[in-house]
Amino acid sequence: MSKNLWGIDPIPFVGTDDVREGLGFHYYQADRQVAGKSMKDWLRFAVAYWHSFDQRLVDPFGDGTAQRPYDAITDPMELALAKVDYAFDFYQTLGAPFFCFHDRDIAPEGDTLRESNANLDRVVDRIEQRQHETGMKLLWNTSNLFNSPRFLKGAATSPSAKVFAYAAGQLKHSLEIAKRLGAENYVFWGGREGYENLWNTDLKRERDHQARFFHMAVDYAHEIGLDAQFLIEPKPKEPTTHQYDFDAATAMEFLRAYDLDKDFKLNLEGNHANLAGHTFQHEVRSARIAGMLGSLDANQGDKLIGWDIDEFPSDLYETTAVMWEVLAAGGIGPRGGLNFDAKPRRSSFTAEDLFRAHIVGMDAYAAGLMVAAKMHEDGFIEGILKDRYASFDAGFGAEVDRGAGTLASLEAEVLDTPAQELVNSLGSDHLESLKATINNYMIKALAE
Ligand code: XLS
Ligand code: NI
Ligand code: NI
Repeated sequence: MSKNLWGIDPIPFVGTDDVREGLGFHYYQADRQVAGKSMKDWLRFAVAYWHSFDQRLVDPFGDGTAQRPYDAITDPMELALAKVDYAFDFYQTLGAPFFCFHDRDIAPEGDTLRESNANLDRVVDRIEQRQHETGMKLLWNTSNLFNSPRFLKGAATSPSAKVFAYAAGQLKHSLEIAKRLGAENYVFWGGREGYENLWNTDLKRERDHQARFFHMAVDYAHEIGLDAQFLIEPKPKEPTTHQYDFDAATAMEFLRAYDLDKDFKLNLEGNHANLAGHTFQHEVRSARIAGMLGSLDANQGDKLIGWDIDEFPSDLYETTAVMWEVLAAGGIGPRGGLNFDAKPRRSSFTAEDLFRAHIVGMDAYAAGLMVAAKMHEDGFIEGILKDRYASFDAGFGAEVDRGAGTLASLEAEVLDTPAQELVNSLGSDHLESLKATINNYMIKALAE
């Protein structure tokens, strides 16, 4: 393939000889084997339509700065169709095998749902054709149930039954598109599902409605034979003051309470984790140990800015932690991937920056995979955990784990134990050395 619509050559692997090259991969090699699988199969990178092809690089106080090669096209439908070609050229040039979109990312909205659906179908025809030509796969699609003023009080949790019905109708068509395009997953992000003020909110009724909405989605998927994995994407706030799917733990509690936990898993996002007061690793770990890891929105937050800035992931420490969890799980959920729900900074406004930003994200995750794989290979963290909880492997500790201990049996073990002996039973964690060792793994694994 030569230069494409974007005027950029296919992104090559350049290794680490020229560490400053911005249009080449330093670590990501699709077919390189790591821990028994190719990098491509571990990472399953996806490009997000909304950020890459619609986003104008605005921030809450600033207009868009983006310069894109299709900016001169003014007719909305013509632009929508042209963007599909630009998008597929982008995927191919970058070498990312998956893409993701919201219904309203790809086609202009009409005045009625019927008109919007017709617009959507025209663009989906083009997407389907380009998928056949290129072999590109849809990691997930979703419906945008948050931008329009009709959703200002929520979609599935709106106090208006009419708006609830509209959201249901919109979702129905999105599920049909998921089936048509062979989506691996289908995502529900409830940006407006929550409340601004609890005094005027019937929390119980809104949660019930949200669950009904999800049950209807499961039923319709069965009806049309859609086998995509359903995912909830937690976020604590923004744009809504309090969002119901606050974090992984809250979303899992909701799914269990409404008997939806067999049909849904989670799509976790780095910046959302931070907004909830967690690390990305915390969210991935929480989902992993519950068997609920579905997919990942690979971005990162900023310690100093309080909103969802959707920065491309570059923090090697964080990508290492996330990939350590993914390796421990044997993969990113049954059918998940790493979707770059991320945008370049406002000051990185050229079309080329869009490539550069994705390359950084792909390299950061490829490098994180390499480091985490080495740590697993050595059983480094596994060994630390084994030692730390060893007292539960034998004696009365093992009885607790077997479910055999009682308050009385345990009291008998410690009734006369001197205070210092209890402290001594703990041992030092040498936490600083642990962190230093992780640093050493990073330097060593990437040098090999
Ligand atoms: C917004 C969300 C959104 C979802 C898809 O913060 O991350 O982009 O991923 O609706
Ligand atoms: Ni987000
Ligand atoms: Ni997201």
